[in-house]
Amino acid sequence: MRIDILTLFPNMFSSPLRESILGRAVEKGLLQIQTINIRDFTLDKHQVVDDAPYGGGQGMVMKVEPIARAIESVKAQNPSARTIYLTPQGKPFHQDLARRLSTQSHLILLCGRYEGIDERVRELFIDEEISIGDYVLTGGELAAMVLVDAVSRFIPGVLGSDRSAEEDSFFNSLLEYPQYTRPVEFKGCRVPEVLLSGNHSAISLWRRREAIRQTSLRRPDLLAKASLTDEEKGLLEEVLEVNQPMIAPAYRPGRDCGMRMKDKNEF
Ligand code: 4HQ
Repeated sequence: MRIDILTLFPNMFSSPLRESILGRAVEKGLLQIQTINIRDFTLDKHQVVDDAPYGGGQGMVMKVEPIARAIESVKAQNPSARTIYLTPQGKPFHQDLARRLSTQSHLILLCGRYEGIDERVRELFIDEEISIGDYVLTGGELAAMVLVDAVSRFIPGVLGSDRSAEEDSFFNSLLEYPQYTRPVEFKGCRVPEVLLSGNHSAISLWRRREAIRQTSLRRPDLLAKASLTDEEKGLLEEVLEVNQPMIAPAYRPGRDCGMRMKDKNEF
């Protein structure tokens, strides 16, 4: 997959795209990511990319011409590239949307700064608008990085041969079960006995139950949307007898883990 990122701050992308899993995906050629500085597409001496809004008001608006030329330069190489603008006005980003975008061969991501872009950029060039959440960033760059990261995980080979994004718990609309590694006891908090038992079917059952418990406690909205199997419905009933879902779950790792362990080990 090829991704062209149009931005005024290309340096922001250097380390996130070079480190770890994304870095390896780029090295392997699974991902081809290019940053393009919109300022390089100005024609005036001072390389102006923004101007005051017509009608007045505070802040500046990104000018249409440099963005138009930048997008056209990419489209000249591949007219079928899909152009996405990151904005709080866009459709909410979601795992399903990440999966769909991962099937595209070429994305153009436009990162806005200031008060945003001239509306005519939208009308003429933007295929899709996406928001990564209901909060205001200083620019679209971090949003673009979030999108690149989540989309890349769906590209075959990016996560390594034996792991697929489809296996993640979120794929089944559930939160992940709790994970533990050594030591077996820390500050009086022990790893649940079942995980030390070597009983693989018991471990699998525990994990499915804990995934349902965590989802029920923290994200009942996800559980409402999930299509549970009969077994999962049974696990939910068991869990609800012990834990009543809270409106705002307080997550305090460690502090009262003795109490929590007792609950968890009750089955
Ligand atoms: N911005 N999801 C304003 C965002 C944002 C978001 C990007 C800030 C666009 C002009 N982008 N600029 N939330 O807050 O995607």
